[in-house]
Amino acid sequence: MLDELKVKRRHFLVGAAGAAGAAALGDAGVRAARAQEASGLPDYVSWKEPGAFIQHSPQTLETMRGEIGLSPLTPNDLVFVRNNLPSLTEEQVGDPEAWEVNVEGVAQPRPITLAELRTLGPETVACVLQCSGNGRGFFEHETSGSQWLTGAAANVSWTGVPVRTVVEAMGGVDGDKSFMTGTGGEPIPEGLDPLTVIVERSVPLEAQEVALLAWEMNGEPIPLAHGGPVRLVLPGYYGVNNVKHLKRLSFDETQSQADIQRSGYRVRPVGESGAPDQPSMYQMNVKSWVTHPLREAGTGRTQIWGVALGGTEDLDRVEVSTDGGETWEEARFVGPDLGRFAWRPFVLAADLAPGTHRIASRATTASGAAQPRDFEPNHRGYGHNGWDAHAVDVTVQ
Ligand SMILES: Nc1nc2c(c(=O)[nH]1)N[C@H]1C(S)=C(S)[C@@H](COP(=O)(O)O)O[C@H]1N2
Ligand SMILES: [Mo]
Repeated sequence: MLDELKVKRRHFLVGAAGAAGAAALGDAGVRAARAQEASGLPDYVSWKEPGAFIQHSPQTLETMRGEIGLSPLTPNDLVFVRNNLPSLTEEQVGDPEAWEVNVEGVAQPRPITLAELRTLGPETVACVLQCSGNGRGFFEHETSGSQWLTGAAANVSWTGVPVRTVVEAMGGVDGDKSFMTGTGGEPIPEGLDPLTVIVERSVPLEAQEVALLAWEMNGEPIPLAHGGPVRLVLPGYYGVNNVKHLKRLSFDETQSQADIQRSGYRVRPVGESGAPDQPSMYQMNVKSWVTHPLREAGTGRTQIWGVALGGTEDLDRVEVSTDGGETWEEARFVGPDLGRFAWRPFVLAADLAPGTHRIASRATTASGAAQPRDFEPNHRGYGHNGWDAHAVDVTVQ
């Protein structure tokens, strides 16, 4: 599908609709991209659905837009993958029950094993896991990083123990602390300065109110590709803050000095370098996108589907336009409401006449935050929620 190819819209002629863009790409280009999509997945994710992903790199797999259906949770074999460092292997992990998280910055700091975490009161939360760069491919400016379209996002049910419970068991946070820091357990490749590669993220202390130390993902032990045996889950926060293979959880006065915190994931104008005084990619914004139909539809009645998320807030509504945003109609949410951190599938029935229709969706939260038509560019292409760029051109014969 055109919108699933790594093609920036600016490569199309001004005013060209998606179908014209596909023609410009040529059948050979479309076939080559499909062949890549259908090719085998790397070993560590060979259990995933073949053909459901766009492989940006062996460590970067995007779920194809049309693979997201009306089921409220995304099955594990369809969840996108993003690893800055190679995922841990079973040999590296050893006995998962003996996996230790070092908890620091509390009154009684100590390592705690997965086996012991299981003895503390468990909780389950459904939340959107979304890379900060999801939608990067829709920016008009040149951006470094994976050219994600819509598929660096999933809706997942996590089970684990609330961070608050762990902290209470260790006598509470020790003194005045402003940040909670999670450190990933991947070994640092030799010869590299750890600060340049380590996955270590600090979030404001208040994040501990919603955070979980999770060991289960959609009812299964968290697969290593997704950060088992223990992952820090931060509902409402962008993917990078959800540290996989968590080996250290620390309460600190200052933020991590790792590059991924200091200069990475900082929102700044195009052309500027990242620095600690710029906003960090923490809480997610309101967003939605259509997942069906994407390119063609029959005449007569069509069910238009998509997903909508409020970031950290409940959704009030999602509207759908079939005329590029001139008129909007409220869609219906489908299935159970899994809470403010989860996404909700939506559906709208439409009678589409022959021709090309530009289908867009626009979500609004309970407090009135709505997706903008256009999203202001930022250097690294983070946080795109503009409804126009996420629209699809659907042709009815
Ligand atoms: N330890 C560790 N945690 C990590 C990463 C990583 O490379 N190592 N990548 C982060 C990024 S950028 C994202 S978007 C999410 C991706 O989670 P997933 O691969 O389970 O979809 O994990 C985050 N947590
Ligand atoms: Mo990410």
